[in-house]
Amino acid sequence: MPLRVWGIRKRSQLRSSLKGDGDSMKGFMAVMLGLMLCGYASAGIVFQDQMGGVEDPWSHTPDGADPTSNWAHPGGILTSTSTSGDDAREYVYTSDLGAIGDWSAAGVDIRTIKADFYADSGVGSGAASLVTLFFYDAGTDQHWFYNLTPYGGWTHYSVPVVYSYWYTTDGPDGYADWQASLASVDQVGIYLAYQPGEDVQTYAIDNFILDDAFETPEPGTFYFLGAAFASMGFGFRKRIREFANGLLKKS
Ligand SMILES: [Ca+2]
Ligand SMILES: [Ca+2]
Repeated sequence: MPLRVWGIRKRSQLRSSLKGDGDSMKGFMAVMLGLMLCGYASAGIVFQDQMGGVEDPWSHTPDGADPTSNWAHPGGILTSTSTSGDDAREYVYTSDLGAIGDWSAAGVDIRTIKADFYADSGVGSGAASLVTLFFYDAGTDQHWFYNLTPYGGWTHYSVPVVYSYWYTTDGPDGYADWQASLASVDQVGIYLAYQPGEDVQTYAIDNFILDDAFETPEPGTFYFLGAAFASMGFGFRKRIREFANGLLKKS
């Protein structure tokens, strides 16, 4: 299985009203000092579904044309071979009680979503037309998406749950809106757009994980950055992001 770890990426639209100030730097240093005094919080997997059996509570809902998919669990992998028409798209998700709820820092504090995804679309390399991670809050009625780069075959994805890198298309996308959705997650999964004009397409999901730690080359550093993201305003978040991008380029 090819291993591809996705780090922090820029959104297509950077926010325009970003600026830092001395107070935010002081606040950041206070957070750093506080964390060093308090020690590291324990971190690890909050939810994991290895698709071990038919009892796994995954659902799918078409969006656009129905791909007439038949998701099931042969061999411990959630798999569908679908008969798809043009513009076939669907949400494939879990509402398992272990996976949903309050993802904010005040709750279980989800920071990374990981999954293995398989695609055999019958077109080119076999990649899907579009693959995103998504989570959904029924209260605000908003889906939040993170675009994954589609590949054929198995790919491992690891995605930071950081506001700057996610977008929504069905409601306001401010930080307060993100926080409101994050505090009451009802579904999490993969949004999939099938290749047009290809009748039989196979996709699969395995090892779906919600983690309360950043998965990065330098976990200690990024633990601090995560705390800073949680407590700082927009201005400082931009500078943290630039710093984080610099670290990732070096790794
Ligand atoms: Ca499995
Ligand atoms: Ca909710």
